[in-house]
Amino acid sequence: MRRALVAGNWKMNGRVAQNDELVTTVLAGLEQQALTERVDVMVFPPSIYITQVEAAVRESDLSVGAQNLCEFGDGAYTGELSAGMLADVGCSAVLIGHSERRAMFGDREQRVAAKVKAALSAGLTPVLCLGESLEQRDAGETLAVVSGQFRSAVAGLELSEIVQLVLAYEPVWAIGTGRTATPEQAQEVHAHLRVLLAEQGQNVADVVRVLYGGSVNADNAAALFAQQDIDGGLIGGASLKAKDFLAICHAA
Ligand code: G2H
Repeated sequence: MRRALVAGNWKMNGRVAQNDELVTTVLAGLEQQALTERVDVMVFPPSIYITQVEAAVRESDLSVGAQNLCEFGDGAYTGELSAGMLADVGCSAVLIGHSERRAMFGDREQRVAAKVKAALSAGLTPVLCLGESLEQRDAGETLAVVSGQFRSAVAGLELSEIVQLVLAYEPVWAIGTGRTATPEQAQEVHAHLRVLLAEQGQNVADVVRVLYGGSVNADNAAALFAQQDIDGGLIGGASLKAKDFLAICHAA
C-alpha cells in the first residue's frame, strides 16, 4: 500500500519569524495527533529559508524539500542551486515542472526531464508536477497533455529511477484560483496516470504516489483524498496556515 503524502508548497512566501511560528505550530500539531505515523509530511519553503526550516525539523518526521533546482551540476551558473547543494543542506525532495515555473520561467519538457535526472542523481525525490490549462481541458486534451508531460519526463529513466518519483496532478485552472477539480474530475486523471505508470511496470503503478494539487483546503481535502488513485496533496495557499495544513494532513 502507498503511504499518504501531504506536501506544503509555500511558494514565494514567508519571513524568518513567520516561518518559525508556522513550523513550530505544525510540528506541535503533527505530534499531538500522531499524524506522521500514517502520513508523510513535507514542506517546501523558498530556498533561502531551507536551512532555517531544516534546522527546526531535524529531529522530527517532517521533511524539507526545495521548490526548484538547476538541471546542471555545480559550476558557473549564477543565481542557480544544484541538486547536490539541496541534498547537502538536508532536502529530501524537490518540486519539478510546477505550472508556475512552466508558464513563467521557461521550464519546458526538455528542462523538466533534465531536472528530474539531476534530482535523482543527488538522491532527491523528484515531485513531478503535471496538468492541463483551461483551454486544453475545454478542448478535451487533458489526458493527452498529461500523457505527453509524463512520457517526456521519464523517457530517459531506468525503472529503478521511475519508482522514486512522486507525481502531482495540478490542473492549471485550479491553482490558486479557489476553483478545485471535483473529486471525480481529479480521479479520472489520476487513474489515467496510474495506467501510464503501469505501462512502465505494474510495481511502478503500485508504489508511485500521485498527489492532487490546486486549491486544496481543509474543507475539500477529505473528499479528494478518498478517491482510489489520489495518494495525498500538494498544498499551496492552505499550507501557510498551520491549522488548515494540519486539517489537510488529518484528512489524508
Ligand atoms: C498548486 C497548489 C500547490 P494552491 O500550485 O502547488 O497551490 O493550493 O494555492 O492552488
